[in-house]
Amino acid sequence: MWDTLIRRAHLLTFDTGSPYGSIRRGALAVQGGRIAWVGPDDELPANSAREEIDAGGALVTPGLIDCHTHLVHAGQRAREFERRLAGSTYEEIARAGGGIRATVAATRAADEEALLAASLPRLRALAAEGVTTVEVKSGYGLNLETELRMLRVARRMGHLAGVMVRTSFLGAHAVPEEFAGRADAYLDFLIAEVLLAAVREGLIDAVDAYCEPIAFSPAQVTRLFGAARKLGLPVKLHADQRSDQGGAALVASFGGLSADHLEYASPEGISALARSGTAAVLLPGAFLFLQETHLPPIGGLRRAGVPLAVATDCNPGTSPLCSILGAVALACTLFRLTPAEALAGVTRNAAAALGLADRGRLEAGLRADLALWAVEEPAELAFRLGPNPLLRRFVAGRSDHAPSD
Ligand code: DI6
Ligand code: FE
Repeated sequence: MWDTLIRRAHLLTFDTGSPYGSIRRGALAVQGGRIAWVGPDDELPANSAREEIDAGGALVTPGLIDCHTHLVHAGQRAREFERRLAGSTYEEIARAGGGIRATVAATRAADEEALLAASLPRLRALAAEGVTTVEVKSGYGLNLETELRMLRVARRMGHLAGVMVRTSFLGAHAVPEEFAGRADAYLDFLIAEVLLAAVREGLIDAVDAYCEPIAFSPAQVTRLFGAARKLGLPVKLHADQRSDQGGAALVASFGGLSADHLEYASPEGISALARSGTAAVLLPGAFLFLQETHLPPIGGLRRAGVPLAVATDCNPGTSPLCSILGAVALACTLFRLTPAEALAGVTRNAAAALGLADRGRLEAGLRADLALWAVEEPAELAFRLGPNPLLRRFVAGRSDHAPSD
C-alpha cells in the first residue's frame, strides 16, 4: 500500500537519457517520504494507495533547488543601484565602504527575530515557486556573533517555510571594518574562532569564499579551504566573476562541490572543473543587475561535460532576484541555455552542486520532493516572468499548497 499515487501526469524525471527525461502519461507513487515507483501510467504495478491524485496532464518536476543564495540579511541597497546606473562601478562603491559592508552594518544591528522577519518572506517566495531545497550563506556578519546568528536564522526559517536549508559559511565575504588593511589577521580570526564555533554548533554544511581583488586573494582562499578540509567540510567558491583569478582551478584542486559565477573562467579552469567533477553554478541575476557583458564560457563548460547548475544568488547588492523561475528564464535569455538545460540546472545539477545524491530527479528511492505545474509544455517554465504556475509542492512526500490557494 502506497501513501500517495499521482496518475495522468507529464513527468520530467531529469534522468540522463533525454533532455527532460519526459514521460508524457506518467505515474508516480510515494511511500514513506520517498519515491516508490515512477514510470508510464500503463505499466503501473497493481497496488493501492491511501490517496490518489489525478494530475489531469499537469507537469510534475522534482522540487526545485536554489543552490546559491544570500537570503539571510537585513537592510537594502537600492541607492547603490541608482549610483551604479549613474556610472559608479560596484568596486568603487565597495571600496568607499558601501557594498557588502553596508549590509554587514544592517545585519549586525538586527537581532535574531528581526533578521528572521526580514529573511523569511524571501524563502517563502521561493517555496511558492516550487522550491524544496535552498542553500543559504552567512557572510553579512563577519564577526562571531552575527555569523552564527545568520546561520541559526537560516536553519530556523527552513523549518518555518517547509524547505530543506543547506548552510554555507561565507565568513570570507569581505574584510570587516575593524580589520581594515589586515585581511590575513581577519582570516586567522575567522578560522580559529568563527569557523570552529559554527562547526561545534553543527551549523555548517560547506565553506564558501569570495575570491576577488576587493575581497580575498587565491592564496588566502587556499588557506581557508585547507582549514575547511581538515574539518571535513566540502568547499565551493565565488570564482572568476569580475576577473580571472584562477578561482575555478583553485576550487577544483580541493575537489570542491561547485564553482559559482565563472564569467571570466579560463579554459584551464574549465578543464580542472571537469576533472574534479565540480559543478558550475551560473548566476544570471548578478550578470543582469551588474550589467555585465562578458558571458561565462557556457560552450566550453558544456563541451567539457561540467554539470551546469542555475541559481538566484538572491542578495541585496548584485542580485536582487528572488525567483527561481526568473533565474531559469534569465539563464535561457542571457546565457543561451536551452530550457531543458536551465531546468536541469535547478533540479539534477543543483543537487550535484550541493552534494545531495537523494534528490533533483524523479527516480525510485529518492526523496519525494515534487512540484506540480499548470503548464502544457516544459519550456513554459522558462518562458514567463511573473505569473506563478505552481499548483502544489510535495516535501518528502507531504503536500502543501501554494500560498495563493
Ligand atoms: N555574490 C556575492 O556574494 C557578491 N556578489 C555575488 O554575486 C556580493 C553580494 C553583495 O554585494 O552583497
Ligand atoms: Fe553570491
